[in-house]
Amino acid sequence: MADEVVLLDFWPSLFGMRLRIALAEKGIEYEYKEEDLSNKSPLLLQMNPVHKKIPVLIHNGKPVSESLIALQYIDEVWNDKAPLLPSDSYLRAQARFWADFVDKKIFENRKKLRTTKGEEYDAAKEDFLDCIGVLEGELGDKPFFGGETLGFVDVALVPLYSWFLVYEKAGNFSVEAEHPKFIAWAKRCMEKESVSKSLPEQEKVYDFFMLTRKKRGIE
Ligand code: GS8
Repeated sequence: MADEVVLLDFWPSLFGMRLRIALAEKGIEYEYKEEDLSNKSPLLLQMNPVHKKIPVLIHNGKPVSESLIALQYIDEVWNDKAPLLPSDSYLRAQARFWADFVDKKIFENRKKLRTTKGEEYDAAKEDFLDCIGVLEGELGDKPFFGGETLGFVDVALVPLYSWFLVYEKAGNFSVEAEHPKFIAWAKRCMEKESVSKSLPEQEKVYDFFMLTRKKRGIE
């Protein structure tokens, strides 16, 4: 029986982009279902009853939630092509550590870049740039976090690049000016079709962000 793969997603979601990239890297065909998060579908509520969040990967009717867990699932199930996690246990643990760092230190804090002002904003911005610096250090001279090829940490992190215009314009700063190696890495990832076709244009994300602000009545 052919695999039936469905992805419940929302186009500007950093978490959803991770799964889009992984599925593209592995060359897996799937049905993409866009969710309206203000009016969640019965399918989403049924497939992720605990968190009620996208993304959800549904493989032959069975759901896998939480993007990093779903990424690992994809890597294990479709292990014949484009491995994301290394085979060495220690290196695998390291990759998971850095993906967890991305979630905890960047993805969970990035909201502050859009929602705070004054001193709180300055602290958030400094923290954001520090974290980018730490990641830049971890990348070192390698082309990708995964070494010579795109790996787990690359897939977990690169979606952030599609939101850069939002953060930079809102805060009037340039990541490239402070961390050029990071931007060079992001551009290298974007040269891969699996990444470029999975990430929305920065301008489109920026327009979406401005529209959402307007709807919420924020200046
Ligand atoms: C986060 C998913 C998430 O926040 C993961 O998959 O890694 N830890 C999870 N999804 C958001 C959309 S993206 O910002 C979501 O579905 N929100 C709906 C809600 O909170 O009601």
